[in-house]
Amino acid sequence: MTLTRSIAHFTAGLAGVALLSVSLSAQARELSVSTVLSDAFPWGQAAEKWAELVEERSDGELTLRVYPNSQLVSGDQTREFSAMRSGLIDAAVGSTINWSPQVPELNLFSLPFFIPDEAAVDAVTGGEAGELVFEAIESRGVMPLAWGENGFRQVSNSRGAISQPADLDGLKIRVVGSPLFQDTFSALGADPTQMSWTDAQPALTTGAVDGQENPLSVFDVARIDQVGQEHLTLWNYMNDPLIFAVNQQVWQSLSEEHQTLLRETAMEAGEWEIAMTREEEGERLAAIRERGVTVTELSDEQYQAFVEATQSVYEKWAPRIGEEVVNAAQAAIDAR
Ligand code: X2X
Repeated sequence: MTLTRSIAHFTAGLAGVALLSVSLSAQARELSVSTVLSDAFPWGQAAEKWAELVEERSDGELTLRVYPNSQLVSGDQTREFSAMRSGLIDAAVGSTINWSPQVPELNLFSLPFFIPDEAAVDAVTGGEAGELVFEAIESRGVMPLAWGENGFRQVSNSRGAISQPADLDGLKIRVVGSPLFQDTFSALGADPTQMSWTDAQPALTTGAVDGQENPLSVFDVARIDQVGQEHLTLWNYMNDPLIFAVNQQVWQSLSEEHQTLLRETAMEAGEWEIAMTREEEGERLAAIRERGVTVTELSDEQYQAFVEATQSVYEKWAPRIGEEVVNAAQAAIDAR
């Protein structure tokens, strides 16, 4: 072999290696998926299920790697949407509450005592209001794919049973970092304090706050009863849907086949998780009662007193959310 020929050979070999690595990276693509709660909770399980289904059906070409506990945003769950929009995070299974500072339409779900039951949730997410909400997310640089559910949020505290607004008077309540919650709990006479979930648990343990609000699954799995939260009121004041979503540039860079795969698996994982979350509520409540937590249920009249006490929140926030979305949701709820 002459020197020129062997150099040509060597160069061709290098090009081959380069080609191989390009095609390998094109074949195996990994996307990061952020969640606030881990797979000890239905929320984290929803993301893991999505990852499993993608793994099974993409022949290893696409991998979702789940990063729980808001770790990709250093614990600050209200930055998750911005991080996904900017591409710091590829995808997320996130709460409407945590994304609402960037997508005002998402406050729809946090309007107090507006979406009263599961049928109403399904009518809203599955109808025109849900489509408008998804359009709002898309217009802000993120592609929404499917719904999940963290659940109806119930209030707990360490002081006494809550069955009327006056029982919340002066109670320090940890709320999520979204301004609407500040308004709801202020309207009820409580003293709301915004903090992340990461900070909430130590604050409950030390007694820096008297109470918190979260779905039964979170109360149960995080053993909120062990940090002195002995009183739990079932008031279904809002439902906390989850949304499976992907950064827009990442989405556009995927083949049509992979887009379909991601959407279909997200929808399947979401349906699976919603059904599981709802099915488990009964057992969770029984377990919570067994641990000695006093559970308060509201009569229609007691419920109505909370609705009236928070009317101002609806009036302030409905225009910010947008009349079109609110009216579409109201129509869906009425027709359920
Ligand atoms: O912070 C919370 O309360 C949690 C875990 O439910 C959410 O992320 C909305």
